[in-house]
Amino acid sequence: MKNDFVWWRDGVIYQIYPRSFKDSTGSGIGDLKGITEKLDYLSDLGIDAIWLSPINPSPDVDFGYDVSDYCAIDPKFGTMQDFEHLIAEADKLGIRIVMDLVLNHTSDQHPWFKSARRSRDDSCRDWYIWQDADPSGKPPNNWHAVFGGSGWEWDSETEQYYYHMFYKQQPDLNWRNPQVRNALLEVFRFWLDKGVKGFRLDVFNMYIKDDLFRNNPTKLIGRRPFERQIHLYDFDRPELMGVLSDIRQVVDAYADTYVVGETFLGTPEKAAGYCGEEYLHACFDFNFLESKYKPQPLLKAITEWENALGGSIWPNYVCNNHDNPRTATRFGVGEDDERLKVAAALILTLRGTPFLYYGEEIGMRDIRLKRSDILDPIGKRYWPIYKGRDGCRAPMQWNAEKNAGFSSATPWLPVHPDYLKRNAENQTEERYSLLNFYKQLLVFRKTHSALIYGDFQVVSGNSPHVLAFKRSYAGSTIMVILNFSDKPHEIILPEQIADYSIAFSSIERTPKLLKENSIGLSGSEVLVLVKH
Ligand code: TEU
Repeated sequence: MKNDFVWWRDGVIYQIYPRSFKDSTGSGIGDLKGITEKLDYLSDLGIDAIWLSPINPSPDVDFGYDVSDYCAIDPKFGTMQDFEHLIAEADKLGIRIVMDLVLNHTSDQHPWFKSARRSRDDSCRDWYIWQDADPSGKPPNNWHAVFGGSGWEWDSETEQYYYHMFYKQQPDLNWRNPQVRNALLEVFRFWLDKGVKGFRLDVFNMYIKDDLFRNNPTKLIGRRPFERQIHLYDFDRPELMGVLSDIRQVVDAYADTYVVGETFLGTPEKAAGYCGEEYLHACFDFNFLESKYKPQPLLKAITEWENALGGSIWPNYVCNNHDNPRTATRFGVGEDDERLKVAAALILTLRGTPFLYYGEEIGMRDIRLKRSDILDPIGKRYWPIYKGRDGCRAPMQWNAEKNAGFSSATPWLPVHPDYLKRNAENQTEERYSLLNFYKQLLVFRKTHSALIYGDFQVVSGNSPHVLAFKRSYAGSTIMVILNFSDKPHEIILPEQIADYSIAFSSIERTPKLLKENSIGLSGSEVLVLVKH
């Protein structure tokens, strides 16, 4: 390992959805003390940072993504002291804290918005986006909300529309107003002063909208009106770059800090364009979240991402988050985890920061809910076409005890019924569990610099089921071979593999030496070779 370890570049970031990780109070909702209790588990797993989904006070219309106070902790998660304690305890284990900042919009219960809607002359009025109705009383333009319907909500008291990209309880802030910008930059400083090392910026590319409020052009293809628009004017406006550079300056005043942006409707090129020394350190590329379990589309996503970033911007990879079905549900077959080992090996051996999502390491499956039990408002609205995001937000499965050891009370979302067998405690004991696979591979990654710093070269094998690539750094080379098929495959590699030996495999392999350039792979095998 180089001695200039940069945690966000060389390490692994683990996302926690705090409501669902560990409840220490018996409320049915996870909390900060619960996370602190589980730091040893996270340290054993081998992660370097925790990204916490929002922990600010929130009326929970969008479960934390509607914030009513940026500089406080929601009492359901604990106190500011609990948060400071979490930072201090995590720091002892070399784990940094990344906060999720939701700065495109506030909750409609935020004092700024409550004030703004009082009158057109209110000092906070211009902190949000208000427009008169068009002459027929309709919204001022055709912009749609991501979560359905017009993006404009009529305020009958003050007789103007306000704009909301998401739910109507999430009014968008006016980042063009310098007072707003300063207030939001102060939010960064507030958390940096507490020892927070990184930020994940929710839908940052929506901060600035067209100043002339022009209509988006429309197209014929798309399921919903939102998707039948070409979003020229409601986000990705050029003035955003100035905001990003302001943010970067604030964050750069503190050592070892990091900002990763969630690019809404991002392409690799778009995401790359928002990164750089003056802008964000990184942005997400979500192609893996949408990809099929097949080498070709995954390789296409990797190549596009690498090309767009052009060598100077550091990639990252994410297979799971709180908005999408889990890989275990998308890729897994029944309760079998072998394919998940292949997916884990991919994300942990590519060139780029791996982002893991709580429960991914034990292969948690999405829960299924009856319509009447759905909590996510977009799930209620679009059922049965779209069932919302509750499925991937179920309580962490710690053990086989009541409520999977998550809480002594009824959890806010049901625990997946497979918890009696599938839980962290069992998987710690089982030698070949998914959890132990993640742990071993994370140790291997930490002790093999080529997997972190090495370049990325595809190795063309002769099987469409196998993805093979090499990572080389400072004279050492590692070859990763992933069999995406559940069946055995013999592959012929285009170079002499006699120079390599087996360093890591998902199955027992003897002897450890390879002959010539052909390898017989078991179904779903992960094979990592080191060149001697
Ligand atoms: O997500 C933005 C976003 O792209 C999602 O809303 C996506 O369209 C949706 O989940 C459908 O799959 C961020 C947060 O990650 C999400 O949880 C919030 O609801 C949203 O912003 C609003 O803050």
